[in-house]
Amino acid sequence: MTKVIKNGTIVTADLTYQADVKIADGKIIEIGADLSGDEIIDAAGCYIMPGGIDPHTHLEMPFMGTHSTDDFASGTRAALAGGTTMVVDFCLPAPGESLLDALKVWDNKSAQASCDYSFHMAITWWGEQVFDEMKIITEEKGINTFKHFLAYKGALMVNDDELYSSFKRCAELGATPLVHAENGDVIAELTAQLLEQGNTGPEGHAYSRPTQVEGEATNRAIMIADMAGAPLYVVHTSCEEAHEAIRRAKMQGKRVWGEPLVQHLVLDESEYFHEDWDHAARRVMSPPFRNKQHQDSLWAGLASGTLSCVATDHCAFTTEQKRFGLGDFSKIPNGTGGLEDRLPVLWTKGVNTGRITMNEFVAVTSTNIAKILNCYPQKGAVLVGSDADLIVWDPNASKTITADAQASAIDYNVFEGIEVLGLPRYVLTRGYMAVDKGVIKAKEGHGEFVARDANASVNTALSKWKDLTAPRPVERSGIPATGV
Ligand code: DUC
Ligand code: ZN
Ligand code: ZN
Ligand code: ZN
Repeated sequence: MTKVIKNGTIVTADLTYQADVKIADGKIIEIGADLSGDEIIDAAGCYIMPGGIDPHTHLEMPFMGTHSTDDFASGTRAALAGGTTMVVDFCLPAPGESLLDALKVWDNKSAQASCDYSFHMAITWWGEQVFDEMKIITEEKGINTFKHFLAYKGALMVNDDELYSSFKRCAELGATPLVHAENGDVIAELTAQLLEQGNTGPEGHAYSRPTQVEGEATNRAIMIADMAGAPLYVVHTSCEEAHEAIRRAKMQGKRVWGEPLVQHLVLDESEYFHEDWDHAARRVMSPPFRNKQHQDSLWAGLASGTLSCVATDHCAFTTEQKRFGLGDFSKIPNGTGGLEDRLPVLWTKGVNTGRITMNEFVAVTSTNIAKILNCYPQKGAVLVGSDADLIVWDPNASKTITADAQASAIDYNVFEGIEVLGLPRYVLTRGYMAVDKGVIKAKEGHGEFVARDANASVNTALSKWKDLTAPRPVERSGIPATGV
């Protein structure tokens, strides 16, 4: 049984051209003119793009005394509805818990997934067991990325000694460390100060996490990764200070990537000053939304390539869950949704406005992510042999985003009321038609785990840094040493 997508324009991260795409057994088997097949999918007036990859989700995550409400069933259904065909979720061991035990929990939860998925493993504590299990996770479990929280003091946060040890271990294993870069010590101080002064509302959340805490932690993580000989992926880059640290690192030849969220690109800090407590609390996430100058910086980073990926950090809590923080902003579960809206919102606010090109759109929502996370070209590509994870994108289809119409299981949407122009007409997940003329036909359990091997090639710095007594390699800075 073959399918052929006809009459469309293929848009990849680097090319725009007309061709048909033939699919069999979940893979792309041919790309060319006038292809025939058993089933024809008409893409007239549409773009054929690699399915979106969301590199950052928290589905059914135990957090702040509750669980995020979208699980792998509703979350991946929402993903597919919006053209995302793969999610990478964070496996989160509790401090002291075995990484392998936590992975079993995530394996069970993900059985419900209707699109493909992979995991990052979080390092929430440090010890010999973690050191040993990281090797098994990388070499036997298909996970090559480890996440570190510099925020959430007393819960998930790791200290700099632990960070350095874990980054060094990543470098040895050819794994890439990820970092949530906010200074948890300073946030704890500011939070206590704000609450003491009677600032208990949701706007206190934003005041407790100024851009400096993110800029400082981003720069610190970059420097520690450099000393450990590891590359670094910075999640949810939300402000100029963090972007500046990433730009500087890139200029110096360091392998550092930044990931803005679609929420930070589009929504700003005024949301926290809304007169309706629920409205503001629903938008509480970390890092918080910023002002327009920071948004401009993030858009510029996507256009120039100093920022690489657009994610959601999808971590959806209901209004009822948000109300745990009535009277104390620090108890509002941190997180917002966005899985279903990432592509349409980014297209509308990015491509339609000329801030990014269609090819850059594909790069930052799919191809760059697949390359950095080491699952390219199985994912993130329209190539013969790639998985048939494809979107047929109609640039003339429009809708107004509403919570009533969403696949996500929560009772509101932070993008409520935004008009989007550009929506998927068809979404295929390994050849299966999960969105058919805009109608969701996601099949629970269809999703498969995507194993991602260690990627020693990203760690070229390692060989030079293994021996701490070796002369420091001047050329690593990217600026040729003079007179040598
Ligand atoms: N930030 C959030 O807003 N939610 C989940 C975890 C995080 O870092
Ligand atoms: Zn639990
Ligand atoms: Zn985070
Ligand atoms: Zn997150």
